[in-house]
Amino acid sequence: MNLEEKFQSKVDQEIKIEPKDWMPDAYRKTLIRQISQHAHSEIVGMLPEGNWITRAPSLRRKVGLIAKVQDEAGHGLYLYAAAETLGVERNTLFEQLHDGSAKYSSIFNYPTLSWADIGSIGWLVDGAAIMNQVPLCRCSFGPYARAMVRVCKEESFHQRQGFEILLALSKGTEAQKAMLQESVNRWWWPSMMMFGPSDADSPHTARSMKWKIKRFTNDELRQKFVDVCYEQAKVLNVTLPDPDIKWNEERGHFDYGEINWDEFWDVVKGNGPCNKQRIATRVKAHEEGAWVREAAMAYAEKQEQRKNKVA
Ligand code: FAQ
Repeated sequence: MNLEEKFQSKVDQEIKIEPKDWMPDAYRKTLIRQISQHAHSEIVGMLPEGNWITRAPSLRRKVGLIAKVQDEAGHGLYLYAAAETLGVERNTLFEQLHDGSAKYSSIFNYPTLSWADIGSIGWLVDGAAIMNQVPLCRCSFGPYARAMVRVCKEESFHQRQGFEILLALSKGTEAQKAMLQESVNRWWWPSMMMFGPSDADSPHTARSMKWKIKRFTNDELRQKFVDVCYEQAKVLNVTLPDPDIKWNEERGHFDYGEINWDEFWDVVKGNGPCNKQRIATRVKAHEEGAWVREAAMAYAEKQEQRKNKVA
């Protein structure tokens, strides 16, 4: 067996690939691409919700939202650390995010216009994230799989806090119910797009499935999401903005309408409603945080010198 065959046989036997193990270059590249895009999504994903921390309607809601946004920062950091085990520098990844050459999830380029959007992000965006990420806990690459276990536990709290916000609105005044429906109308389709292009147009899926990085295709996960959300929407007393959703007895799944792929690719290419604003905010935060990084490095250096003196 050559190196590549040995590698595939380990993957097939569900033996985790660890950073120092031999791996094909393309496997390493695919993981750096996916994990770094994922890390960037967590970091940029803090911005739409962070926007509402000062406007949360009660102390309880504010505490929940702060905790959630802080969790996303933590997820970003685990994921950058997982990417680093593959030999890429964190600064290189930051540069790619800041110069606009790195991708991050399309969903975070949409604005948060009402308080209900914070609920919709929890319900739909974290709901989609969980659907996609639970299988990643079984990813063939050890550091990514292990990071995802904790991420998924936290995402499930996020999904519940979002659903609870919406449930409260669904039992509120007519104005609150209208805010809820309007928000779901705006977030439904972008959430469906989070799963990526349909299988026929997804260049990476087949190889990532063979390598057990991905366990399900984009369309399989999207279908699971529709099936789950249909029932949850009934509890919230909202309509999903897709007239084509209907139960298909033969398939045992809900059929759904055509996704606007032109909109998806437009957002991915940088032309969504908030792409420019998101990157500008990230760059500003990075620049304004330079002194913290410098202070931390100086402190670490001092500690190191002290240790050497004692030795
Ligand atoms: N947006 O061949 P595929 C979160 C790109 S959840 C932008 O299907 P792949 C939690 C794709 O990168 C969100 N670009 O690719 C949270 C590729 O481009 P490339 C993040 C997209 O990798 C919640 C090209 O299209 N979750 O952050 C999107 O096999 C609330 C072809 O696509 C993850 O990243 C998109 N939606 O499958 C935080 C999960 N979809 O690289 C805050 C891990 C596709 O060739 C608040 N990632 N593209 O230039 C994955 O599971 C996969 O990477 C997919 C894409 C499924 C996203």
